[in-house]
Amino acid sequence: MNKNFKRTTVTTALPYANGPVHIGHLAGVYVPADIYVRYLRLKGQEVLFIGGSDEHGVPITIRARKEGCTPQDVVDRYHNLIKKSFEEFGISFDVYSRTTSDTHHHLASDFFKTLYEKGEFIEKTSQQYYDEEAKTFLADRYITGECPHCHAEGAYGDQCEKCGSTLSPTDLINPKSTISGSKPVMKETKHWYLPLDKHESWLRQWILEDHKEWRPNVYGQCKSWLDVGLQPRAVSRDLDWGIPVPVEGAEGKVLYVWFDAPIGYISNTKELLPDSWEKWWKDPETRLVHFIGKDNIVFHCIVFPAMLKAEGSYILPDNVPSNEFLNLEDDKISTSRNWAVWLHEYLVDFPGKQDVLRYVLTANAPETKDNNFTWKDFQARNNNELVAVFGNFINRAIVLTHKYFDGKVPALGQLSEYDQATIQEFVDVKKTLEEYLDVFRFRDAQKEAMNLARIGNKYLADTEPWKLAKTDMNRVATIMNISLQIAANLAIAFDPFLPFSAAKLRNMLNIDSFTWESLGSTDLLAEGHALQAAELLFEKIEDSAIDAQIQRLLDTKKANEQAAWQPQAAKEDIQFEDFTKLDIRIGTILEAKPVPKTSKLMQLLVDTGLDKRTIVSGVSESFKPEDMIGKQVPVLINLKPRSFRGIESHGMILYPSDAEGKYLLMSPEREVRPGTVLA
Ligand code: B3M
Ligand code: ZN
Repeated sequence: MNKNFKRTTVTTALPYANGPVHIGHLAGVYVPADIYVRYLRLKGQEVLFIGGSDEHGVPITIRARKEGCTPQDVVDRYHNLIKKSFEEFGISFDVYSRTTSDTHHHLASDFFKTLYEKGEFIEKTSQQYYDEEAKTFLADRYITGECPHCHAEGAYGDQCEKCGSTLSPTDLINPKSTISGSKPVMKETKHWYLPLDKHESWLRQWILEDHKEWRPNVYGQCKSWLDVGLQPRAVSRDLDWGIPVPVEGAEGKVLYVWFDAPIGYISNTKELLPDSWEKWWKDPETRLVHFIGKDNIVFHCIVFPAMLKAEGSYILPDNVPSNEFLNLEDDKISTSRNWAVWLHEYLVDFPGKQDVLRYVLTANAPETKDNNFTWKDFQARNNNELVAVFGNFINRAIVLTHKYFDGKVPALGQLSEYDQATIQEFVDVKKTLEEYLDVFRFRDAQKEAMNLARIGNKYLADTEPWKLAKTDMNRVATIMNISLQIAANLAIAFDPFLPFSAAKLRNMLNIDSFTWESLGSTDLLAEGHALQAAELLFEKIEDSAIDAQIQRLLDTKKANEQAAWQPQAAKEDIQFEDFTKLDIRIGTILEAKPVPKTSKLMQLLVDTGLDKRTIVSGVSESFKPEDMIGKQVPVLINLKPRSFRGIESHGMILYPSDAEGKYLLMSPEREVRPGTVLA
């Protein structure tokens, strides 16, 4: 922070209300933002935490069309589900509203009008696909056709999902409207554009020179955009879902979702604070911070600042801490492939374990590179860190105090050298945590908090007060006092990260609240202060619970593979004479054995009726030898001999395979003579 700010406005990307939220959302945006906000609040700073749902845009209309309901139905359903998930995970928004609110419609509309009246837009007409039957212009996603690159059918106007290439609708071969099925025609349409090129020079200065402290991933992405050169961007669309363009002659046009969504941050503030919202957005002493995922960088660092600057009365973001992506079990999280851990489902399987997920997601936060979530790691971090270190230490400290001192904080006596060394180890925790938290390094910060628990755990293990209880109660009193002070420090240090567990711990310590300022001190709990009973902070997660989650993902994978299966393309027609060249007969498998040192090859002895011959098939992963012996199968017997690993194979057995590529045996309905010709 190079300036002295009075207050901080923290925003989090508004998730699209067309599906539930998953661990990727939580890890990338909401947990880090929540840690940061809780930290600032604990420090007594003025901070406002803004969230909300993004309820416009084409994907929502597509979903509604598919489900036969209205876009409003879709966003109502998911807005409520998402809002509830965030509440359940302790994401402590001051407001969580939505872009379909009246406040937002007015504010976004006025924002556009201001820019329009100031002459900040350019108007351009262009040719776009139009569906004459449905009488509507077609968003890119509403047009499908053959991909010009891989020739797959069903490629979208913006992308081919088969080969991954980015397309524009005019690239498609035989384009088709997904609304009416008809062939779209080109029609002229007018739109408003924000001329980003005109903003380029101040953006260059503001980002590349004045904000070198931004994370390298954010800075780097901005730099490459700026180096390529900015182009005007359309801020309106032909669509019937969204905020109407407030200009005469703009019927049937709405604000582009990426124009209205970031204004949603401001609208939601206004909805919460109708009389004082402006100080959070217009006072130069307010610091604005956007938490987002990496796919939103250009909108928050270039487009939205250009909009704010063009409007003229708003502050610009001071930082945009953006995370990379979180993968799940080494695979990209995907809503359409259902490859995700959905927050509402997690809580069904792990009720009350919000903090465990928060902990694991922060420990693996994709702060500098994409990272991976695995269930095994989740279990290990819970069992080996939360339970074995943090929970175990707290439990021993509280239980022993009840046992030896009737649940009251005992007096601190003479400090040994070891006591002093231990205290020395944690007095600096506040400084260290702040150094990390101030620059959004939440992973390192949480590691530091856990380190404090390790110090406590080691202290109890080394001093063994349970052994001294028979001989030296004064010493035990000192050890327990120090341990309880460490426990109280943990309640502060973990408060931003694990709010539920920190509250539970404060409850055990019988303290309503701590201040951040007191972190690191050794007199947080006064002598004689009475504790509450011990409760378990964390509990072990068994293998069976983890295996069930892994099995669920395996099932998803299988279902996806099956859904993705397509018949092979038909081959060219051949002449009957070509067919007659193939000598296909029924043979009986007499012997079968895997070829040593190969994983796939099976050596078979086959009775073809003409001879008994060796054939090698690549089927070891599908059958055991005993499954094959005695079976009758079709054999192409006049295939020229080929050698596999030095074994001469004469002919080829024909097998069908299932969706996962596993081979099956195909036999005649009843036994026939070996050598019978297939015709
Ligand atoms: N809804 C995209 C997303 O969820 C978009 C963010 C809007 S932030 C103003 O990734
Ligand atoms: Zn393609």
